[in-house]
Amino acid sequence: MEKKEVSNELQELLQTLEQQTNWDGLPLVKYDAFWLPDIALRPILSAQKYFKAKDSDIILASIPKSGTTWLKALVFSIANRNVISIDQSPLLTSNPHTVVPYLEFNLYSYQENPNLQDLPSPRIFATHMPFKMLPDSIRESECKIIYVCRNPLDQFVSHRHFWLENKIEKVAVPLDIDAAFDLFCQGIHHFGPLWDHTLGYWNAGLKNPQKVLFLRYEDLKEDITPHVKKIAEFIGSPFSPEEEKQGVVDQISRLCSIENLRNLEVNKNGYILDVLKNSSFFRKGEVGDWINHLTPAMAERVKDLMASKFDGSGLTFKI
Ligand code: PAP
Repeated sequence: MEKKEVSNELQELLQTLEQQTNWDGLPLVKYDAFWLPDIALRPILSAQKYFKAKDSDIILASIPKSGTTWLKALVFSIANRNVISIDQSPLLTSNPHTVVPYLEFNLYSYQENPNLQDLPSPRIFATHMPFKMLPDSIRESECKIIYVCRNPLDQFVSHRHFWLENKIEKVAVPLDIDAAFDLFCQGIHHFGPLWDHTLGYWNAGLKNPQKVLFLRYEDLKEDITPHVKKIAEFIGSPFSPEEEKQGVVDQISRLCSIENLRNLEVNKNGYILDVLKNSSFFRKGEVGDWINHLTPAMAERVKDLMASKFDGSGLTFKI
């Protein structure tokens, strides 16, 4: 990976920003009221400056560990179903994160201003950026945004397992679960506070439902079929009656299921970005795993936080 020199401008900005160490030992910076992994700041500023959205683009947004991998696989398969047959899908030989890149961890991390103009339409990009941090052209163009969120307790547990499994900051001794949870409740974690991240997209979806599709991991788990159809309609490519008769919706759902993806050779081995195990993106994929790791008191604390943060917004999570 090409490591960009940190510009003087960025150095100066960094000096004005609050900094923290996440429980996993990774540095965080507070930018525009969100805690970002420090390595994401420069690429986010570059994307804000240079990224030009096209009306045909599809942007997949999430806070980490909310169902991004699943959403990438689903949207790629739905959007490209007339170009690539399911038995030839690149998802059979590449991790979904290789197939759909992140703006901040891949494209604008490798280069300050990558040439993305000639990528085939629809271009599909992912991001963990909060809504208000998105490059202006994403909000101002006709491009589509699909956001997936997950109940905070499962998100926290999933995130913790992911970083312990990958142990990015090799020398760091991660904080214990109580201390890590305390930071989480203060909103100090990758792209946190989770409440504000989720509310940003929730409100944007309420304001313009043609622009932002708001999905919950728990709903996808409950029944994937209507969601595959909903995504297809939302991106302007609904399934035809013939496709439905041929079982294309089920084929895509099966291809993208955790059971299928985790058993593919590519996802059993290898790494993303040289450090993240492909297998670590497919742990349990269950709703309610928090109960095996968190106490009832922790759950109450999050329920109280949600009640106050989401008060009047109409946003709820199933816990
Ligand atoms: P990311 O933000 O690093 O991309 P993300 O994909 O959002 O991670 O979240 C990973 C979670 O989604 C994992 O949850 P768990 O730790 O509770 O198990 C992972 O298992 C789950 N996941 C990944 N792929 C799928 C899938 N195809 N279907 C359902 N869940 C999935």
